[in-house]
Amino acid sequence: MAATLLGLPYDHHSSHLRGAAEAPPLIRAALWSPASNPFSETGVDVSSSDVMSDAGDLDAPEDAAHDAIEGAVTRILDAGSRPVCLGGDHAVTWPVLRALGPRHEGLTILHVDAHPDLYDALDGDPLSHATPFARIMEEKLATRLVQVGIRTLNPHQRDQVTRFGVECIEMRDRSSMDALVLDGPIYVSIDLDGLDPAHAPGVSHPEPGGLTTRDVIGLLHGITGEVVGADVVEYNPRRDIHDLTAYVAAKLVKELVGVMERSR
Ligand SMILES: [Mn+2]
Repeated sequence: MAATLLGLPYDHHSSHLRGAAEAPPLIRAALWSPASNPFSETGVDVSSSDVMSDAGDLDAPEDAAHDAIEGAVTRILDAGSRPVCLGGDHAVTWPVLRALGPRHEGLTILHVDAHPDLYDALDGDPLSHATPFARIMEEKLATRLVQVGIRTLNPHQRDQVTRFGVECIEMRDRSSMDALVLDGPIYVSIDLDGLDPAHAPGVSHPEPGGLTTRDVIGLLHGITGEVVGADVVEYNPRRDIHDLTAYVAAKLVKELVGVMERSR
């Protein structure tokens, strides 16, 4: 069961800046750039057609994006593959999980982010990129939601963490990341703003005090369960410096696919 890249070029539910919709081709360009080679650190060649294929970018109008995302991920799963979605903003994760969640009993989501994205609604939008994990938990599309990198909790979002039983590891408590056990089926959702802006400047909501690139790679390598799908979202090329964040996104794709291969 190989991995399949799927570009989700949508940012119409972003609350602050547009630009994330332009990310997928730039992440691909970094992934295949001769600046690096196609091997993960765990020794997997992601350029092998045995390992990863590419379904291209979804081409549906914004007002049909939600259903189109769910349909495209369903087709990847029906083909026996595992989706690796390139955002787009974080609003794409709810429809991805609508397709994937019901297929995996006891699914754990590992969610890397500066923000918990648990708002009931933001600016009146229940589909905002700040809300997907509220929708996912309401619909019980995962059993366990583990958040790391969080450093923006407000009272409403603290209430939502309690309401949904989220395992929210704030940056100020980052040492407890070391004890994390991630087994069973795992979906990994990486918002690049979970990393410190020094590591990933090309994001719409830079929040200082975050994870290093190595912290995130270490988390991925430490997963003992089966990674059944993933997304890398919120890369905003309009805010990037020398494509640095595109290279971080591409690196994380390689390591995600490398970890997927372990359980294939
Ligand atoms: Mn975020």
